[in-house]
Amino acid sequence: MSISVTVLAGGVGGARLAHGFALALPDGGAPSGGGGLTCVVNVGDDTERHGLHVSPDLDTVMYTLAGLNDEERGWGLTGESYTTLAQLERLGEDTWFTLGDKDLATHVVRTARLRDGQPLSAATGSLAASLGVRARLLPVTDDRVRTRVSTPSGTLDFQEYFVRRQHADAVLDLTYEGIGTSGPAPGVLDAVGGTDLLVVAPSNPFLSVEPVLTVPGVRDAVRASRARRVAVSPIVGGRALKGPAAQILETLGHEVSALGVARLYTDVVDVMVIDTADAALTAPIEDLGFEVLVTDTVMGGPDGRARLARELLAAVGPRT
Ligand code: FO1
Repeated sequence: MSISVTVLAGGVGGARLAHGFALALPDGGAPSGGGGLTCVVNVGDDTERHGLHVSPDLDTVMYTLAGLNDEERGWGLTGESYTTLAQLERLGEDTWFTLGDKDLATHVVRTARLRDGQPLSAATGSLAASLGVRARLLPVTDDRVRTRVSTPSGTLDFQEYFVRRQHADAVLDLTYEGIGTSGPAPGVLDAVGGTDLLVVAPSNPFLSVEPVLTVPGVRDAVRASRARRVAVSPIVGGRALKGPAAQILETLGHEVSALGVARLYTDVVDVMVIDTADAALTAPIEDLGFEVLVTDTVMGGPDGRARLARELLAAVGPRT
């Protein structure tokens, strides 16, 4: 039987779980007979650097699925060099956003294809195929959406907040510029509505998942989907595995726990997957109407990712 899995993903957490499914499904998650893996990825982090279009979350998922990601940092390519960045600095460019030589090639090609009139989804598909990715990689939208972060120091561009200021500012509000007039990229609604298993990755609920769900049509498609819908909590033992998810939950007035995350997903998910460290939250999460799966959600390397993906496939679905 061919199983279809769609993962709604941001950067590192989404990439790792998507990699697990690529390892667990036949042929690296390549589409076949209605089955396979589709990753629907946030583009709110996208930015323009040195005249180039950079799509950090798409690239993190793409490089991870291709086995090329820098595992220590979580983003960028392994074995990078920074000759071009040093020269850009010499020429007076701001270089706080670290772009390696090989990574720059991705942005050069993407930008060229966008300027030739290709939509981001087509440019992404051909980049991913060139790097040997078998699964389908889709930006949630081909339109321009930019996450803007409201802080006590003013409203910041996302990468200004995240990289330049090391996500140290308190987040008072988040907006996704352009999202109201955006539309889902080709294939997104079918991937969400027609899949057997829909997975909300352990990505940041506000920085990664919300700008995917808020693209007009996507949340409704998730709500109406015939899939088994599951979310993996990015908060384990009251802390985020990576990044500022805990601080953001707190400053936006939510409980910093898997229960706080579950409350955000009551309308889009049937099953909450929480870590064994949070087993005590099972009953309150069930009280919200979820099924709860308690397991080791800290994925680590490829074996841990594949194990979690197999557990989700076995325990959660698909709906029969
Ligand atoms: N994250 C950083 O913390 N510092 C960087 O210099 C940096 C550069 C960078 C370059 C290309 C790329 O695809 C991602 C990059 N990231 C960097 C990660 C990026 O900021 C992501 O948006 C976040 O990890 C959130 O998902």
